[in-house]
Amino acid sequence: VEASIPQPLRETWRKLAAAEFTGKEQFQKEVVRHVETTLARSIYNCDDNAAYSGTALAIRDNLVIKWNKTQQHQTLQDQKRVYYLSLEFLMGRTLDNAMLNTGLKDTAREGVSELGFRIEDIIDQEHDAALGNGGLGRLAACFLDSLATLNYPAWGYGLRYRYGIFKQEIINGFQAEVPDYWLDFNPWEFPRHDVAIDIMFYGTVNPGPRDDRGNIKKVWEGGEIVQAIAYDVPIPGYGTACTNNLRLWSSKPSGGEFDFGKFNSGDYEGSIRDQQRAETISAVLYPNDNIDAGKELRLKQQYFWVAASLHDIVRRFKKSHRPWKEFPDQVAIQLNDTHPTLAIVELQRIFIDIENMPWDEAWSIVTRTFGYTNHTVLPEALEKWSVPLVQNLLPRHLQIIYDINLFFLQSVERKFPKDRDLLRRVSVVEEGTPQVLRMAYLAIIGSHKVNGVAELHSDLIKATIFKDFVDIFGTDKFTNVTNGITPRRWLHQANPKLSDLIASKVGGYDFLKDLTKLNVLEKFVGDKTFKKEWMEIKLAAKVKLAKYIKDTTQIAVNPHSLFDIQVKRIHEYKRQQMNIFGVIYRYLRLKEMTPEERKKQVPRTSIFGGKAAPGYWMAKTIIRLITAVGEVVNQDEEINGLLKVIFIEDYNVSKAEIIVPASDISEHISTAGTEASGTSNMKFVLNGGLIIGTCDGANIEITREIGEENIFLLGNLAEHVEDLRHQHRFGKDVVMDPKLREVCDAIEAGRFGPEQTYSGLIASLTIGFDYYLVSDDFSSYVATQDLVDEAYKDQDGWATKSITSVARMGFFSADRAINEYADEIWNVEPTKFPA
Ligand code: RUG
Repeated sequence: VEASIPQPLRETWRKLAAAEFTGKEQFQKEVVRHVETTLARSIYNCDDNAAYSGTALAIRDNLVIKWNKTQQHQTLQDQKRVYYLSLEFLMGRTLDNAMLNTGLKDTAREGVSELGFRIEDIIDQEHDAALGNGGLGRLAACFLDSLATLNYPAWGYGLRYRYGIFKQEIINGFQAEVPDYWLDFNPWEFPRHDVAIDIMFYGTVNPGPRDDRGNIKKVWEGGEIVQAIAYDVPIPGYGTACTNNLRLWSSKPSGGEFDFGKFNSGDYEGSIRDQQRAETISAVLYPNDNIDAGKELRLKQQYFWVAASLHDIVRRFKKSHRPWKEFPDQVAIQLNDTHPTLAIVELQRIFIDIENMPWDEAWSIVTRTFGYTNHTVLPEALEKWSVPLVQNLLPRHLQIIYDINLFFLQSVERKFPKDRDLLRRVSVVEEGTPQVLRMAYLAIIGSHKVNGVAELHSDLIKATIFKDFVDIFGTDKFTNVTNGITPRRWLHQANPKLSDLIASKVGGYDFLKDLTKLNVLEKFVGDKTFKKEWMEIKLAAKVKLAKYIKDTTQIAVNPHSLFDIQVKRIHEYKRQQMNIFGVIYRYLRLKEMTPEERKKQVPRTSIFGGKAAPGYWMAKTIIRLITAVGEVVNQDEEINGLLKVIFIEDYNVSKAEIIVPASDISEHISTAGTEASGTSNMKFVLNGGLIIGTCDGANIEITREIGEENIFLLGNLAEHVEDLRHQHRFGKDVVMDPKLREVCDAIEAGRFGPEQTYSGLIASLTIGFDYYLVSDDFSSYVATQDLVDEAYKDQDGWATKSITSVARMGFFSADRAINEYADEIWNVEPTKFPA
């Protein structure tokens, strides 16, 4: 029975409906009311944290009213919706973003100030929602912001991890991991205990009754049941009423909290064991970025989440009483990487096993519904699940996967008769002990579009890992949607002064909704006053970061030095090792110089940040080298501040908001062909920082947009990588680049602590055949860094580059990316809201 208010009473209800507050006084009233009633605090014990809670709850009230209206409106319009399935949503903090998007920040600033608080201190109380590892999760968060801003009817679906990405502590120079419990007080989520879905694992598949067509049905039964509970998070668009929904699932034991039988018989531990087992599913985010760990719990998470989400989507569709064939006209599901690939299998299962649809009809609906985004070509990141594992956990799904694969291989055989090797290459099942399922292949077969995330990357997947599939399906199935970032968070929120200055030149804040409007800035490149203001804002951002560094590390850095920043997950392919080797090389040169020569040098602060996966030993070694170099260099009086090396602990979204505006140069120096896109490159340039980078990922398109004269490119091209690797492995007399040799010698001489600490890292360059080609790019890297120094000496020229680059960054808005998805992949239209 639908729990809705009877028709005749609705008018009464509507008259009483909650209304948004307007103006400062009403806002203040709401804050005080929440502090006093919701929190049961008073003027005698209202600290920053209580003020944060009161403010968040007041803002939330307005948000919720918009959110309810949006959902009702979208339901009435009965439009096609987008469902974005992502195991990660790296949202960061919400309050500031919610205030800015709903236009309430100024009201709130004044309001809380009159109540005795600073809005910045209040904002700072919030715990980051860190339900992601890095770029992939943050992309999902940017996309939600754009979907709402552009009024697309869209829902995100993810997991409500009790522990997000771990908190990183640096202890004696090494990374240690501490759990991140973030749910103490989270005003942004709404538990929906009425949306509870039973999800089954394990069990067996048995023959059942015959269906209408006389076939014996397969019945999956007898498994363990876990309940999925929905938690909803409102996602406000910028400057629009549209407030979308992010639904996160939390796991709970089905049928009661614990086993009373066991409890009563004195088996207290046993009584809660099942509860714990169920809750474990959504307990913790796997802390790997670009690495596939293949653990059973991860597979459980994946199925739990996609099964709950699909149940929800199908239920919503059924309410419309449309025929099944219209499902793809109402529903577009985007798979963020292969993590949700089981959704394809689950939807096919729902159709054939539960809705009794014939296979072909079901499969045609399924493939028209899904789109798949690939985010990597790295072999270690491509998901594969062991067949015995899937057989045990999801026996019915394995049968369906086998059938999908069989019909697919039959179609390949018809198109390319007798090419047995092709069948082996494209089979979802990879032979071996054990056999494994190649999830990317399943995702391709079950989707109507496959996209990469930057031009080079999309070309590479077509030419390498998915080449056979291009031959089979044709090239139209494969497309590119270059990533983007939301300018609301990454400019307006993180760098309000720059946003204000830009607005004063380009005719207001409309550029935040149409980033191409930035191009008006080019007119002002010659304007001295404007340039001065521009550079003052950059300096202020550097001063702010310097203060943060001082407060957290006790190390003083000179805000007038060149800030060189590399913040991202620590990974060999991202080559933080090349950066720190470059720092060591610089240090060795400085040591050799006379005091006169030193005076001519540009002082530099090298800033690093990023987490290493807990089991990724080489990445942890790289962190140790960075901190060790810092310990030596920062205390070296002879160097006298010409070089400082900082490692910022626990890099996350809210820290990025301080760091990104403060760069002079940032580093995006992955081995060509390995970084699918990168998105922090876009954030830094949008904030007036220049970049040093390889011809990789989105760096290439950034170069095309902003011009080669505004970026420092280095290193080998993707097309040469294979030959270079071959050379390392099989070439005779491979000698290391002499500059790099010098650096290695210094490390091996123990100048940065015991040489054994780094022996693995050094060995990766020699006996490891230097897979990431550090030695091939090192001298180009060092030479390019010299060009950076030279360019920085000309501050006016630097400002020109900075302004010109920002003016040309319009393309990299996530709004552009979302519009491309909507047109090319989803076929959805924005909702029209009443004015
Ligand atoms: O490594 C990629 C980044 O290059 C990219 O910008 C980001 C968003 O598309 O996704 C990252 N990524 C790829 N994270 N995980 C994977 C593979 O699972």
